[in-house]
Amino acid sequence: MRANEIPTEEIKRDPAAFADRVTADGRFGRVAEPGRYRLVVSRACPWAHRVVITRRLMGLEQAVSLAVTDPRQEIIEGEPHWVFTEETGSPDGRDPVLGIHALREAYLARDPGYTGGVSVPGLVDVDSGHLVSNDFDQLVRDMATEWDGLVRDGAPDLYPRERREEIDALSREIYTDLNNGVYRAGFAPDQEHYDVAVTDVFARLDALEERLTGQRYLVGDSITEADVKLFPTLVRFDAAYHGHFKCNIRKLTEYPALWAYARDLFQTPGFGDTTDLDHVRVHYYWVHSAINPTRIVAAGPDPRGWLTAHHREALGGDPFGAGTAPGPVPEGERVPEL
Ligand SMILES: N[C@@H](CCC(=O)N[C@@H](CS)C(=O)NCC(=O)O)C(=O)O
Repeated sequence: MRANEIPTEEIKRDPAAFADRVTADGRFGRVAEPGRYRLVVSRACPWAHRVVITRRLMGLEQAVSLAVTDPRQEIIEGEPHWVFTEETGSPDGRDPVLGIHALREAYLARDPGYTGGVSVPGLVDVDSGHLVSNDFDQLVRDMATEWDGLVRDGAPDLYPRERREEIDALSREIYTDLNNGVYRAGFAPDQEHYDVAVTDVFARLDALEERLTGQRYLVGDSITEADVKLFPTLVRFDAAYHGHFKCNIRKLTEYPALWAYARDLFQTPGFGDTTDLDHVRVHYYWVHSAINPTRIVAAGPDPRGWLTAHHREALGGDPFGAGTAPGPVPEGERVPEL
């Protein structure tokens, strides 16, 4: 389904078109080398946001550079495409490193006959200009566990061995009901599909509210991949999903524990400092013209609540476990302050 088309069936996610794995030991053929890869993202996209957070928590900003697209996709040959524009710092409409205007050029460089969808995040090989992977889950996992030697000193363990089953099980539920559930609701083709999806969304939020009432993070005493996967959906919830996707039984701010949990993460380096709520609102309301034909971008909600005290320290735990917080956001990657 294209983002600007009226849905006729439940949203289906395509399997990643390209999923080369990049690791420190190169055992899948590609070696994690500093400067070799560029990560193309939209700040609006929750799937891309997970990789951006992981990259920053692991201190991979120097190793993998970041290219941010315009939140408004451009229609090229009838389909919306992620492009570089003046608005996102490319005065000539091209990414300064890759020299491309649209991310699709990296897909076509990889496979000139490619006719499938083009999505962010995309990891691109700087030398060849080829798309390497658009598999957001694998990119998160590999940056968290496979880039030894390139990650910063003090990088946290986001996927601790003894917790992997629990993290995977929880992430699956969160993906189905919530991360993708909001999309199933927003792009539901009819009332029945919407009813099912919105019920799943709020059942999962209710369960998470209970879980997070007594513990600071989803699994164990520090941030794991599970938190990295949940946060991008929560931070977009009231700004996009509540209104635009009709997930409006409750607001995030009406869940005491979840809202405090989300604020706690927002105020932790790596989370709020990679969030651009303007890009989120503009992208969702403007691009999905089939469900918002006037393309009017909603003004609210007032984002300053994200900076209020959360008091979650009282639950114990330590965000980075045995590790430390990442340093300042690199020059050129800062998001606007709230
Ligand atoms: N590639 C994955 C997830 C990434 C994804 O859906 N990204 C969205 C933005 S949030 C995208 O780029 N969609 C293509 C489009 O909007 O045309 C999938 O298709 O399931």
